[in-house]
Amino acid sequence: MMTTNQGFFLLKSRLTKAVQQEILAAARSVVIQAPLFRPTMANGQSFNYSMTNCGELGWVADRHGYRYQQVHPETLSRFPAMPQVIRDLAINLAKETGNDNFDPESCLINLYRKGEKLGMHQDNTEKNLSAPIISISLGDSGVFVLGGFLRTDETKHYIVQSGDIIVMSGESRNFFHSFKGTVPNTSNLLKDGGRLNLTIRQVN
Ligand SMILES: O=C(O)CCC(=O)C(=O)O
Ligand SMILES: [Mn+2]
Repeated sequence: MMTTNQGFFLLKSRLTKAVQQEILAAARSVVIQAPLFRPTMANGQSFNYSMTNCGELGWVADRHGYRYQQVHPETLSRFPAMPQVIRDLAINLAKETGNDNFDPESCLINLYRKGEKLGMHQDNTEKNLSAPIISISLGDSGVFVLGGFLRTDETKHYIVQSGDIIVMSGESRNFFHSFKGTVPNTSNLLKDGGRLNLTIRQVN
């Protein structure tokens, strides 16, 4: 286990291949009910990767900004319930890293194909900014960048591989971070390649 004193954990190879496959199957069933979408933001720019959600609340972006809501922005149906395997894993990971009473309300599923990435940002759409953020990597490896409270703070680069877990709790809960992109053909978990990242959050 890699831990910092700031509540940031990178749990390398935390999930067996069998568990990765189980979570992937659960994510696939979500995507069938709640298709991946690629939001367009206020400035007219489109996201660089696709996303969907499961759980009580889903994180969405559009020309009005960022928010959590119960319905898929295109189908207008409720996001599917969070599969039990994801929910239980998130609660256990929270406990394991010293975060009791974690209530997983939302699971954002990001799909990054070759060349797709996510810029430097803080997770601050949640009302609750102290509950941990649990993040599951599946498929191709990639580069996760962790900064500090300020956009200009020094950064550290971490390789994330299929089955790795990141927990951002404590101070690091509100650190700037980004995903620089995948290293293609580093995993055969997703048959069309790419990386799925599941971010489980407590919103309230
Ligand atoms: O894909 C990742 O590793 C990070 C995802 C993330 O930071 C987010 O969706 O807010
Ligand atoms: Mn984030």
